[in-house]
Amino acid sequence: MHAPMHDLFDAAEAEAGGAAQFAEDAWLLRGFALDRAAALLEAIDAITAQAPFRHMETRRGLRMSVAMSNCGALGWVSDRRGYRYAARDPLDGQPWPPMPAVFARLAAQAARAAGFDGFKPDACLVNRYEPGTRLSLHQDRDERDFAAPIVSVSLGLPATFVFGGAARGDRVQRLSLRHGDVVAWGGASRLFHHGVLPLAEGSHPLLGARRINLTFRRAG
Ligand code: MD3
Ligand code: FE
Repeated sequence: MHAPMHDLFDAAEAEAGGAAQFAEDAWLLRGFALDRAAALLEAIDAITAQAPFRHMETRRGLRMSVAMSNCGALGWVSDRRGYRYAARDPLDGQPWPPMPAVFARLAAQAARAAGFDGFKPDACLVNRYEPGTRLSLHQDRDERDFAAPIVSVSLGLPATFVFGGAARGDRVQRLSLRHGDVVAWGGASRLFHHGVLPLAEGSHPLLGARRINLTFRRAG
């Protein structure tokens, strides 16, 4: 029998800045990005001034409720042709905005704190959630290299993150991700199914009624 999740996280928080393992090769760094939140938000504004948030379509033609943008050499895109990484923004044909130094440094530091040395992401997906926005259970498998971890940074309103295992039917667990939290997923957990429950109403002092999640990957 596993210990209840909240027990694990209480223990994690007592560790003051340390990495807490909550699944195989999956680590929570509670508040790791807090000291850089303002710089991150400024960089997000600059990125989305050039590559605005948009609701992509799934292969089946459904509008995703998460609004997305990207920075870095590669950006994740979805349309009627399917999911893939692309070097240019389909809205204007231009390269995605470059990855800001504050992003690359945070991703590498967080990966190292979770035991994944030498992480150099070439893609950062910027997800925007508003109350009611959700992300259904899926795997991240459009990247070329599953050996590299994925690092995720949460800003703004809290969200309930749901994750299972390698098989779609595996039992799921829940984890609350709050402003400034960073999660690193590698090894066995890299292909775990995961999603985000509909965002609850609320107002965050810096972001209002929004949550922004940065997801750093080695895609190419
Ligand atoms: C677990 N984003 O963009 S980040 C996604 O909060 C995505 O926006 C969510 O899932 C969000 O694909 C979750 C945490 C995350 C990211 C990648 C993972 C968890 C993961 C890959 C494997 C396992
Ligand atoms: Fe994902």
